[in-house]
Amino acid sequence: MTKKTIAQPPEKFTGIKETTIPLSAVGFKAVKSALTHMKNEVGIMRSIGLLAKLNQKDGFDCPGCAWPDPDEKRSFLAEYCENGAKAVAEEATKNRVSPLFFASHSINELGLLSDYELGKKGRVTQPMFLREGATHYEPIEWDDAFQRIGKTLNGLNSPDEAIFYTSGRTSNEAAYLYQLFVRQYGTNNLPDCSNMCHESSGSALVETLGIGKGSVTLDDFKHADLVIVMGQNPGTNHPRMLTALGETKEHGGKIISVNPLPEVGLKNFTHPQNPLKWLGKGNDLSDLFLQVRINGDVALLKAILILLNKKEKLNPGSVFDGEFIQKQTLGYDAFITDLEQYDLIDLVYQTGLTLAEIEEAADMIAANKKIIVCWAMGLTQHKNGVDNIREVVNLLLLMGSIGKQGAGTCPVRGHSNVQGDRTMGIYEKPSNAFLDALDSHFQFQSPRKHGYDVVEAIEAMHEKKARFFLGMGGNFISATPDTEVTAEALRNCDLTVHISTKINRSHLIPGKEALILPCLGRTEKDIQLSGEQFVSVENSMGVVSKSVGHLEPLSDYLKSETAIVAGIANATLQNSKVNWTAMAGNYDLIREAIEATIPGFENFNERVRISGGFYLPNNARNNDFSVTYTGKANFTINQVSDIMLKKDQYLMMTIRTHDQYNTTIYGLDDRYRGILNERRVVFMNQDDMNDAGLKHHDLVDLVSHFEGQERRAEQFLVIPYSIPRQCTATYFPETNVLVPLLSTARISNTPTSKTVVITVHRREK
Ligand SMILES: Nc1nc2c(c(=O)[nH]1)N[C@H]1C(S)=C(S)[C@@H](COP(=O)(O)OP(=O)(O)OC[C@H]3O[C@@H](n4cnc5c(=O)[nH]c(N)nc54)[C@H](O)[C@@H]3O)O[C@H]1N2
Ligand SMILES: Nc1nc2c(c(=O)[nH]1)N[C@H]1C(S)=C(S)[C@@H](COP(=O)(O)OP(=O)(O)OC[C@H]3O[C@@H](n4cnc5c(=O)[nH]c(N)nc54)[C@H](O)[C@@H]3O)O[C@H]1N2
Ligand SMILES: [Mo]
Repeated sequence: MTKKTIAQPPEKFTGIKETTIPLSAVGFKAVKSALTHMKNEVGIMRSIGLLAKLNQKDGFDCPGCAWPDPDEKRSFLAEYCENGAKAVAEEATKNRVSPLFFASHSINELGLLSDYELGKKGRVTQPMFLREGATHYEPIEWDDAFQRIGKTLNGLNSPDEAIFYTSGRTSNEAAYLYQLFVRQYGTNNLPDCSNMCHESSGSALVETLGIGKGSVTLDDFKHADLVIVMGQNPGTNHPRMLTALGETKEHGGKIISVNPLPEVGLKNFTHPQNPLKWLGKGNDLSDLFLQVRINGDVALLKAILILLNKKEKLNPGSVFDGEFIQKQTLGYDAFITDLEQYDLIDLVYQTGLTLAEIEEAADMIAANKKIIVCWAMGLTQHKNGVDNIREVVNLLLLMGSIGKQGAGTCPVRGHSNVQGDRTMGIYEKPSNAFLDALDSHFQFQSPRKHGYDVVEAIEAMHEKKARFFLGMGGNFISATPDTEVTAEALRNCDLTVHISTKINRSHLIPGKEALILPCLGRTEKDIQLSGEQFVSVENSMGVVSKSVGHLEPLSDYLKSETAIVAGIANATLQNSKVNWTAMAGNYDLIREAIEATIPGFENFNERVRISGGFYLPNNARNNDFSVTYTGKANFTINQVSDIMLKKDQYLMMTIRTHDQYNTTIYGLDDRYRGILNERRVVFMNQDDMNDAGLKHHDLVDLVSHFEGQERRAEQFLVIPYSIPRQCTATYFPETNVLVPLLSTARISNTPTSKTVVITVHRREK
């Protein structure tokens, strides 16, 4: 029998070194770091070919982030960044996890490795199966694997006992086929990584503006007077965004950044693809840095709005865009009435900033008419995450800064196709219009009951209401909150299936039985019945473009995600009218079905072949808000943070290092924060450390507190850092054990991974 192990065991310390924090992001060191990763993982010859194709119009889409490529000019050296190159290196790695590897390592043994050590083992080469009670995975033929899945699915009491998760790298074609299969099977249980990511953005934006996506294009950055970057660390997570911010500055625009940490990329930036600038000091990006307390953003925005409202009242028409408000919006009066009830000094106190700093921000906003607000996880992963974003929209509406050039919303997406997956119907709460289109095109009755999101799916498995889990990509156990609770949930399943490129921790927390189905990555050639295929993806700004792999697949056993879905569908569905084999044999047929069922994809096969792709329709960009539930853009009334900390408690945000892609750990450094070779650190304010009697490098345990429950993560090193009082930061996934499953954002149900209430306990070394 397999013995249950701790899902995320505390790792050994790796030997911390600290360096000075670099003055600027990107630049020569970034290029050097990228090339070193490529050389070590991929080999130098393959690397050169790969980098030449990365984000080029005839190449493949970078599996890193969803930041768009320039519509026209693409840099000669290639449109890549350090972390994009690392993402490619991880996928194109020479390292292989073969059946022999699995035969010589039990799952419990592998579970003791750190995420870094595990990831470095490389790509899975063959389908693998873990029998009930077995300690080791063994190889299995594809057909057997499909039959086992079909048999399990057909043996469930109801299709709603199955969970079908998706991560955001899956192509449009695979995602579309996958959701079609899941709905023909009979459930809307399609949770995805978005539930933990930009769900708060989607919820807020649909309600207020009628579209869950951002409104700006890359070109808008050249026209903006002011860009506000809130809760985002682009230097690490979206390095190519720094180029766009650089262009804002070149055109005379200003930048405000709002973050509890002075993130390097936002302060200073040296363009990596311009060798002449490597030598220089770099560009000062932020004109104003507001070091807000964690979850102080609604308070900050309200304070700014109060100051703007005062100016407007003194001199009507001088600040707000009265004509826009009158014509295009609803709810202005109620919003202002609510705003005026707040006490400015209270709000200022909650932000941790000074009134003077907030006044400076308000002056900059008042003076500028074309404003873009960018944000990421620093705004979405809080209990009032939806409020955060609705308050951002309030600001833009007041200023009339939407639906015109150089202005609008910019939620910066994470995974390279997370936005496309939603467009394709990967959603647990699909609209009736979408389901009606599927039903009439494919002649079946799709289920109408909404499905489980990520948190609900974990609860359902935990309560044994769900007994089957399939992950289309991703690393469910490490990405989700409350690691040990999620592990119990997965272990309750009859069968867990992971369609993956690389080995990860989710493979080691099996249901009674488990399958790993290895798939092709973006970088690899995809040959099907009708010949070589390409796929399509949608970036953060709604551009759909094609992505073609160039490398020989690393093993003959790999199948495309699309082919795997078709295999599962054929083995599961008896009376489907869909020709799954034909669709997976020729992706043009999938694109025809997409065109027939999803608005905006007219002439899809033709337009996707045009170099650079095409924009999907976007009502907010076009200043048309008739699709919201009121027919207008909506002002909203939002809540400030209600978290009350006790004297010895801190707020903890779980963030990414410079050397990881979500749960994939590229390396052990966080170069831009001056930490090398160690991940088990907790950043604290020096004054808090003094009060608590803690010293640099003290060894501590972290305990989280939620509704009387305690969760513990052991062994972290204290690092004094520039961070507001009572705020701390740690790296995920190590501290996911502290994030309570049921602590989620109102409306979006996103785990509150940026506001975990903790205490810090010193232990003897
Ligand atoms: N190299 C690399 N690229 C990536 C990823 C990766 O892991 N590695 N992940 C991808 C994915 S899926 C995503 S979603 C994005 C994530 O991109 P980010 O959202 O930039 O990632 P995080 O590390 O979560 O950083 C959150 C930022 O918000 C700040 N923050 C935290 N709490 C608050 C708050 O209350 N208020 C404010 N104003 N700021 C706050 C943190 O200090 C940090 O700078 O990146 C994508 N790109
Ligand atoms: N505490 C805390 N938790 C968080 C976050 C946080 O900020 N703090 N961030 C959340 C966010 S924003 C997100 S998006 C989620 C991420 O959640 P996930 O998307 O589930 O996690 P990833 O780490 O991106 O998934 C990595 C795995 O995907 C597989 N993979 C890579 N490429 C491919 C491919 O092309 N096809 C297939 N089939 N598989 C592939 C590999 O096996 C790899 O191990 O995590 C969330 N969890
Ligand atoms: Mo994400």
